[in-house]
Amino acid sequence: MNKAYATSVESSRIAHSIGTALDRFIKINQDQFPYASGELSQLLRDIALASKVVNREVNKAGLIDIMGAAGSANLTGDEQQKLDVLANIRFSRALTKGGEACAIISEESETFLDLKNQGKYVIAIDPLDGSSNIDVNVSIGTIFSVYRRKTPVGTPISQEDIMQKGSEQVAAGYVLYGSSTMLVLTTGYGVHGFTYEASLGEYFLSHPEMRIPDDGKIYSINEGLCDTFEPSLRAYLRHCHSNEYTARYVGSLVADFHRNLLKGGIYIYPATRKSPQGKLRLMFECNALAFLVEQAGGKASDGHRRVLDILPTELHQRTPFFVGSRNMVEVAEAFIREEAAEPLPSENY
Ligand code: AFP
Repeated sequence: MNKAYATSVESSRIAHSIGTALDRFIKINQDQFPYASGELSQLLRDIALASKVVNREVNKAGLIDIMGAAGSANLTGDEQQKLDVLANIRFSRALTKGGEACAIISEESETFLDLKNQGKYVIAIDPLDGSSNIDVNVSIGTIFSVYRRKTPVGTPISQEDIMQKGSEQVAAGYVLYGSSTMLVLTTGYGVHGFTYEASLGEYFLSHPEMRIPDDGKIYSINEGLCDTFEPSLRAYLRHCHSNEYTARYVGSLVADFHRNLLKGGIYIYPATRKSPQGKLRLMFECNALAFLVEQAGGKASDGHRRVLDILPTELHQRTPFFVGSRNMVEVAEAFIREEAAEPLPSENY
Protein backbone atom coordinates (compact mmCIF):
# COMPACT_ATOMS: atom_id res chain seq x y z
CA MET A 1 0.00 0.00 0.00
CA ASN A 2 1.20 3.48 -0.85
CA LYS A 3 2.47 5.22 2.31
CA ALA A 4 0.52 8.48 1.81
CA TYR A 5 -2.68 6.50 1.25
CA ALA A 6 -2.03 4.39 4.32
CA THR A 7 -1.51 7.54 6.40
CA SER A 8 -4.68 9.12 5.15
CA VAL A 9 -6.66 5.97 5.95
CA GLU A 10 -4.96 5.86 9.35
CA SER A 11 -6.06 9.38 10.19
CA SER A 12 -9.54 8.93 8.74
CA ARG A 13 -12.60 7.75 10.60
CA ILE A 14 -12.17 4.25 9.17
CA ALA A 15 -9.12 3.75 11.34
CA HIS A 16 -11.12 4.28 14.52
CA SER A 17 -12.89 1.33 16.02
CA ILE A 18 -16.64 1.76 16.26
CA GLY A 19 -16.46 0.77 19.92
CA THR A 20 -18.18 -1.76 22.10
CA ALA A 21 -21.85 -2.37 21.40
CA LEU A 22 -24.17 -2.96 24.35
CA ASP A 23 -24.77 -6.58 23.34
CA ARG A 24 -21.08 -7.27 23.22
CA PHE A 25 -20.51 -5.48 26.52
CA ILE A 26 -23.20 -7.59 28.16
CA LYS A 27 -21.67 -10.76 26.72
CA ILE A 28 -18.11 -9.89 27.76
CA ASN A 29 -19.19 -8.93 31.28
CA GLN A 30 -21.78 -11.62 31.82
CA ASP A 31 -19.76 -13.36 34.50
CA GLN A 32 -19.90 -10.15 36.56
CA PHE A 33 -23.67 -10.13 36.52
CA PRO A 34 -25.44 -11.45 39.59
CA TYR A 35 -26.75 -14.97 38.89
CA ALA A 36 -24.78 -15.07 35.64
CA SER A 37 -27.04 -17.47 33.78
CA GLY A 38 -27.72 -15.33 30.73
CA GLU A 39 -31.30 -14.47 31.70
CA LEU A 40 -30.45 -11.06 33.12
CA SER A 41 -28.43 -10.33 29.98
CA GLN A 42 -31.44 -11.17 27.85
CA LEU A 43 -33.67 -9.02 30.02
CA LEU A 44 -31.36 -6.02 29.58
CA ARG A 45 -31.39 -6.59 25.82
CA ASP A 46 -35.21 -6.61 25.90
CA ILE A 47 -35.23 -3.29 27.75
CA ALA A 48 -32.70 -1.82 25.32
CA LEU A 49 -34.79 -2.93 22.36
CA ALA A 50 -37.98 -1.38 23.76
CA SER A 51 -36.09 1.84 24.46
CA LYS A 52 -35.08 2.04 20.79
CA VAL A 53 -38.72 1.83 19.78
CA VAL A 54 -39.68 4.48 22.33
CA ASN A 55 -36.78 6.63 21.14
CA ARG A 56 -38.16 6.44 17.61
CA GLU A 57 -41.58 7.50 18.85
CA VAL A 58 -40.19 10.31 20.99
CA ASN A 59 -38.23 11.61 18.02
CA LYS A 60 -41.25 11.85 15.81
CA ALA A 61 -43.49 13.23 18.54
CA GLY A 62 -43.87 16.52 16.71
CA LEU A 63 -44.64 14.89 13.37
CA ILE A 64 -47.61 12.75 14.13
CA ASP A 65 -50.53 13.02 16.42
CA ILE A 66 -48.94 11.50 19.49
CA MET A 67 -48.12 14.67 21.37
CA GLY A 68 -50.28 15.96 24.17
CA ALA A 69 -52.60 14.46 26.68
CA ALA A 70 -54.30 11.11 26.22
CA GLY A 71 -57.24 12.41 28.21
CA SER A 72 -56.86 10.05 31.16
CA ALA A 73 -55.05 10.26 34.45
CA ASN A 74 -52.80 7.61 36.03
CA LEU A 75 -53.18 6.33 39.56
CA THR A 76 -51.22 9.14 41.16
CA GLY A 77 -53.36 11.77 39.46
CA ASP A 78 -50.88 12.88 36.80
CA GLU A 79 -52.30 13.56 33.42
CA GLN A 80 -51.24 10.66 31.21
CA GLN A 81 -49.61 11.70 27.99
CA LYS A 82 -50.03 9.68 24.82
CA LEU A 83 -46.34 8.91 24.81
CA ASP A 84 -46.54 7.69 28.42
CA VAL A 85 -49.15 5.22 27.33
CA LEU A 86 -47.17 4.17 24.26
CA ALA A 87 -43.96 3.74 26.23
CA ASN A 88 -45.74 1.66 28.85
CA ILE A 89 -47.09 -0.62 26.15
CA ARG A 90 -43.70 -0.92 24.41
CA PHE A 91 -41.78 -1.87 27.54
CA SER A 92 -44.49 -4.21 28.87
CA ARG A 93 -44.71 -5.96 25.52
CA ALA A 94 -40.94 -6.40 25.18
CA LEU A 95 -40.64 -7.72 28.73
CA THR A 96 -43.61 -10.03 28.34
CA LYS A 97 -42.36 -11.48 25.06
CA GLY A 98 -38.79 -11.76 26.36
CA GLY A 99 -39.90 -14.21 29.05
CA GLU A 100 -37.24 -13.35 31.65
CA ALA A 101 -39.50 -11.06 33.71
CA CYS A 102 -42.21 -12.72 35.81
CA ALA A 103 -43.84 -9.48 36.96
CA ILE A 104 -43.87 -5.85 35.95
CA ILE A 105 -44.74 -2.91 38.11
CA SER A 106 -45.15 0.34 36.26
CA GLU A 107 -45.68 3.88 37.36
CA GLU A 108 -48.53 3.91 34.88
CA SER A 109 -50.40 0.95 36.42
CA GLU A 110 -52.31 0.54 39.61
CA THR A 111 -51.14 -2.97 40.48
CA PHE A 112 -48.42 -5.34 39.40
CA LEU A 113 -48.74 -7.49 36.33
CA ASP A 114 -48.17 -11.20 36.99
CA LEU A 115 -46.88 -12.63 33.72
CA LYS A 116 -47.45 -16.20 34.94
CA ASN A 117 -44.32 -17.59 33.36
CA GLN A 118 -40.98 -19.11 34.34
CA GLY A 119 -39.21 -15.74 34.56
CA LYS A 120 -37.02 -14.98 37.54
CA TYR A 121 -37.03 -11.18 37.54
CA VAL A 122 -39.39 -8.46 38.71
CA ILE A 123 -39.17 -5.14 36.87
CA ALA A 124 -40.18 -1.76 38.26
CA ILE A 125 -40.38 0.85 35.54
CA ASP A 126 -41.30 4.46 34.91
CA PRO A 127 -41.69 4.11 31.14
CA LEU A 128 -41.57 7.84 30.41
CA ASP A 129 -40.56 10.22 33.14
CA GLY A 130 -40.83 13.99 32.71
CA SER A 131 -43.77 13.67 30.39
CA SER A 132 -44.90 17.25 30.96
CA ASN A 133 -41.76 18.13 28.99
CA ILE A 134 -42.74 16.18 25.88
CA ASP A 135 -44.70 18.93 24.21
CA VAL A 136 -41.87 21.42 24.58
CA ASN A 137 -39.12 19.22 23.18
CA VAL A 138 -37.18 18.91 26.43
CA SER A 139 -35.32 15.73 27.43
CA ILE A 140 -37.32 12.92 29.01
CA GLY A 141 -36.37 9.48 30.22
CA THR A 142 -37.17 5.88 31.15
CA ILE A 143 -36.12 4.59 34.58
CA PHE A 144 -36.01 0.89 35.51
CA SER A 145 -35.10 -1.40 38.38
CA VAL A 146 -34.55 -5.15 38.20
CA TYR A 147 -35.12 -7.45 41.19
CA ARG A 148 -34.84 -11.19 41.56
CA ARG A 149 -38.13 -12.83 42.49
CA LYS A 150 -38.14 -14.36 45.98
CA THR A 151 -40.84 -17.01 45.69
CA PRO A 152 -40.24 -20.19 43.67
CA VAL A 153 -40.73 -20.04 39.89
CA GLY A 154 -44.09 -21.51 38.95
CA THR A 155 -45.93 -20.12 42.00
CA PRO A 156 -48.05 -16.94 41.85
CA ILE A 157 -46.24 -13.66 42.38
CA SER A 158 -46.57 -12.45 45.96
CA GLN A 159 -46.09 -9.18 47.83
CA GLU A 160 -42.68 -10.48 48.90
CA ASP A 161 -41.53 -10.49 45.27
CA ILE A 162 -42.81 -6.99 44.62
CA MET A 163 -42.17 -4.98 47.79
CA GLN A 164 -38.39 -5.28 47.89
CA LYS A 165 -35.94 -2.73 49.22
CA GLY A 166 -33.84 -0.85 46.69
CA SER A 167 -30.74 -2.55 48.11
CA GLU A 168 -32.03 -5.80 46.58
CA GLN A 169 -31.89 -4.53 43.01
CA VAL A 170 -29.67 -6.66 40.77
CA ALA A 171 -29.61 -4.08 37.98
CA ALA A 172 -30.94 -0.62 37.31
CA GLY A 173 -30.67 2.03 34.68
CA TYR A 174 -32.21 4.82 32.74
CA VAL A 175 -32.56 5.90 29.16
CA LEU A 176 -32.22 9.60 28.47
CA TYR A 177 -33.96 10.78 25.30
CA GLY A 178 -32.00 13.99 24.92
CA SER A 179 -29.67 15.73 22.48
CA SER A 180 -28.46 12.18 22.05
CA THR A 181 -30.09 9.08 23.47
CA MET A 182 -28.18 7.32 26.21
CA LEU A 183 -28.66 4.20 28.26
CA VAL A 184 -26.91 4.28 31.62
CA LEU A 185 -26.71 0.97 33.42
CA THR A 186 -25.45 -0.76 36.54
CA THR A 187 -25.47 -4.41 37.54
CA GLY A 188 -23.62 -3.64 40.75
CA TYR A 189 -20.20 -3.42 39.11
CA GLY A 190 -19.94 0.29 38.41
CA VAL A 191 -21.95 2.46 36.07
CA HIS A 192 -21.59 2.43 32.31
CA GLY A 193 -23.12 4.77 29.76
CA PHE A 194 -24.01 3.78 26.18
CA THR A 195 -24.89 6.25 23.45
CA TYR A 196 -27.39 5.29 20.78
CA GLU A 197 -26.12 5.35 17.20
CA ALA A 198 -29.40 5.59 15.32
CA SER A 199 -28.02 4.76 11.88
CA LEU A 200 -26.65 1.45 13.20
CA GLY A 201 -29.54 0.86 15.59
CA GLU A 202 -27.15 0.09 18.43
CA TYR A 203 -26.02 1.45 21.77
CA PHE A 204 -22.24 1.85 22.02
CA LEU A 205 -20.19 2.16 25.19
CA SER A 206 -19.33 5.86 25.40
CA HIS A 207 -18.99 6.44 29.16
CA PRO A 208 -17.27 3.46 30.83
CA GLU A 209 -16.89 3.45 34.63
CA MET A 210 -18.83 6.63 35.30
CA ARG A 211 -17.96 8.34 38.58
CA ILE A 212 -19.78 11.31 40.06
CA PRO A 213 -17.47 13.99 41.50
CA ASP A 214 -17.47 14.00 45.34
CA ASP A 215 -18.35 17.69 45.28
CA GLY A 216 -20.11 19.99 42.88
CA LYS A 217 -21.49 23.46 42.40
CA ILE A 218 -24.87 22.65 40.88
CA TYR A 219 -28.08 22.41 42.88
CA SER A 220 -31.30 21.25 41.22
CA ILE A 221 -34.61 21.88 42.93
CA ASN A 222 -37.95 23.46 42.08
CA GLU A 223 -37.19 26.63 43.99
CA GLY A 224 -40.56 28.13 43.10
CA LEU A 225 -41.95 25.90 45.87
CA CYS A 226 -39.46 27.31 48.38
CA ASP A 227 -42.07 28.85 50.68
CA THR A 228 -43.52 25.39 51.22
CA PHE A 229 -40.21 23.71 52.16
CA GLU A 230 -39.11 22.90 55.69
CA PRO A 231 -37.06 25.72 57.32
CA SER A 232 -33.99 23.46 57.41
CA LEU A 233 -34.10 23.00 53.65
CA ARG A 234 -34.48 26.73 53.11
CA ALA A 235 -31.40 27.15 55.27
CA TYR A 236 -29.56 24.71 53.00
CA LEU A 237 -30.66 26.74 49.97
CA ARG A 238 -29.25 29.88 51.58
CA HIS A 239 -26.01 27.94 51.93
CA CYS A 240 -26.14 27.23 48.16
CA HIS A 241 -26.78 30.92 47.45
CA SER A 242 -24.02 32.20 49.71
CA ASN A 243 -21.58 29.81 48.04
CA GLU A 244 -22.76 31.01 44.63
CA TYR A 245 -23.75 27.56 43.46
CA THR A 246 -25.38 27.28 40.06
CA ALA A 247 -29.12 26.54 39.92
CA ARG A 248 -30.05 24.07 37.16
CA TYR A 249 -33.48 22.45 36.98
CA VAL A 250 -34.91 20.87 33.87
CA GLY A 251 -37.91 19.34 35.64
CA SER A 252 -37.12 15.99 34.02
CA LEU A 253 -35.54 13.84 36.69
CA VAL A 254 -33.42 11.77 34.33
CA ALA A 255 -31.98 14.86 32.65
CA ASP A 256 -31.24 16.60 35.95
CA PHE A 257 -29.73 13.43 37.40
CA HIS A 258 -27.59 12.75 34.33
CA ARG A 259 -26.15 16.26 34.23
CA ASN A 260 -25.26 16.11 37.93
CA LEU A 261 -23.75 12.64 37.51
CA LEU A 262 -21.38 13.98 34.88
CA LYS A 263 -20.63 17.38 36.41
CA GLY A 264 -21.20 16.96 40.13
CA GLY A 265 -24.19 18.39 41.92
CA ILE A 266 -27.24 17.65 44.02
CA TYR A 267 -30.84 17.04 42.96
CA ILE A 268 -33.51 17.52 45.61
CA TYR A 269 -37.22 16.82 45.54
CA PRO A 270 -38.20 17.46 49.15
CA ALA A 271 -41.36 17.30 51.18
CA THR A 272 -43.58 20.23 50.24
CA ARG A 273 -46.87 21.52 51.60
CA LYS A 274 -48.73 19.90 48.71
CA SER A 275 -46.70 16.65 48.80
CA PRO A 276 -45.60 15.95 52.39
CA GLN A 277 -43.71 12.85 51.23
CA GLY A 278 -42.24 14.57 48.19
CA LYS A 279 -43.43 13.94 44.67
CA LEU A 280 -41.16 11.17 43.45
CA ARG A 281 -41.98 7.48 43.66
CA LEU A 282 -39.62 5.27 45.63
CA MET A 283 -40.00 2.19 43.47
CA PHE A 284 -40.23 3.74 40.03
CA GLU A 285 -37.83 6.67 40.20
CA CYS A 286 -35.74 6.89 43.37
CA ASN A 287 -34.48 3.33 43.89
CA ALA A 288 -32.93 2.96 40.44
CA LEU A 289 -31.17 6.34 40.61
CA ALA A 290 -30.06 5.65 44.19
CA PHE A 291 -28.44 2.36 43.10
CA LEU A 292 -26.77 4.06 40.13
CA VAL A 293 -25.46 7.01 42.14
CA GLU A 294 -24.01 4.77 44.85
CA GLN A 295 -22.31 2.65 42.20
CA ALA A 296 -20.85 5.88 40.79
CA GLY A 297 -19.52 6.96 44.21
CA GLY A 298 -22.35 9.32 45.16
CA LYS A 299 -25.16 9.24 47.69
CA ALA A 300 -28.97 9.10 47.83
CA SER A 301 -30.96 9.93 50.93
CA ASP A 302 -34.47 10.88 52.00
CA GLY A 303 -32.85 13.55 54.16
CA HIS A 304 -32.39 11.16 57.07
CA ARG A 305 -31.61 7.69 55.79
CA ARG A 306 -30.28 5.80 52.80
CA VAL A 307 -32.96 5.49 50.13
CA LEU A 308 -31.95 1.91 49.31
CA ASP A 309 -32.75 0.84 52.90
CA ILE A 310 -36.39 1.95 52.77
CA LEU A 311 -38.78 -1.01 52.85
CA PRO A 312 -41.75 -0.06 50.65
CA THR A 313 -45.21 -0.54 52.09
CA GLU A 314 -47.13 0.74 49.07
CA LEU A 315 -46.50 0.30 45.37
CA HIS A 316 -46.77 4.00 44.59
CA GLN A 317 -45.05 5.18 47.75
CA ARG A 318 -43.35 8.57 47.53
CA THR A 319 -40.23 9.74 49.28
CA PRO A 320 -38.27 12.96 49.64
CA PHE A 321 -35.14 12.54 47.50
CA PHE A 322 -31.66 14.02 47.89
CA VAL A 323 -29.27 12.55 45.34
CA GLY A 324 -25.91 13.37 43.84
CA SER A 325 -22.36 14.18 44.88
CA ARG A 326 -21.55 12.53 48.21
CA ASN A 327 -20.34 15.63 50.05
CA MET A 328 -23.21 17.80 48.84
CA VAL A 329 -25.82 15.27 49.98
CA GLU A 330 -24.08 14.96 53.36
CA VAL A 331 -24.08 18.75 53.85
CA ALA A 332 -27.80 18.89 52.96
CA GLU A 333 -28.49 16.09 55.46
CA ALA A 334 -26.59 18.02 58.14
CA PHE A 335 -28.86 21.03 57.55
CA ILE A 336 -31.93 18.80 57.84
CA ARG A 337 -30.66 17.40 61.14
CA GLU A 338 -30.27 20.91 62.52
CA GLU A 339 -33.82 21.89 61.66
CA ALA A 340 -34.78 23.12 65.10
CA ALA A 341 -31.94 25.62 65.22
CA GLU A 342 -33.04 27.48 62.10
CA PRO A 343 -34.86 30.86 62.16
CA LEU A 344 -38.19 31.05 60.36
CA PRO A 345 -37.52 31.47 56.64
CA SER A 346 -40.16 34.15 56.15
CA GLU A 347 -37.90 36.38 58.25
CA ASN A 348 -35.06 35.82 55.83
CA TYR A 349 -36.68 35.51 52.45
P1 AFP B 1 -43.91 14.72 35.01
O1 AFP B 1 -43.72 13.30 34.48
O2 AFP B 1 -45.31 15.00 35.46
O3 AFP B 1 -43.38 15.74 34.06
O4 AFP B 1 -43.06 14.79 36.35
C1 AFP B 1 -41.71 14.69 36.26
C2 AFP B 1 -41.13 14.44 37.63
O5 AFP B 1 -41.61 13.25 38.17
C3 AFP B 1 -39.60 14.42 37.56
O6 AFP B 1 -39.10 13.94 36.36
C4 AFP B 1 -39.24 15.85 37.78
O7 AFP B 1 -37.96 16.03 38.32
C5 AFP B 1 -40.30 16.33 38.72
O8 AFP B 1 -41.45 15.50 38.49
C6 AFP B 1 -40.67 17.74 38.48
O9 AFP B 1 -41.65 18.11 39.37
P2 AFP B 1 -42.03 19.66 39.54
O10 AFP B 1 -42.67 20.11 38.27
O11 AFP B 1 -42.97 19.69 40.73
O12 AFP B 1 -40.76 20.41 39.81
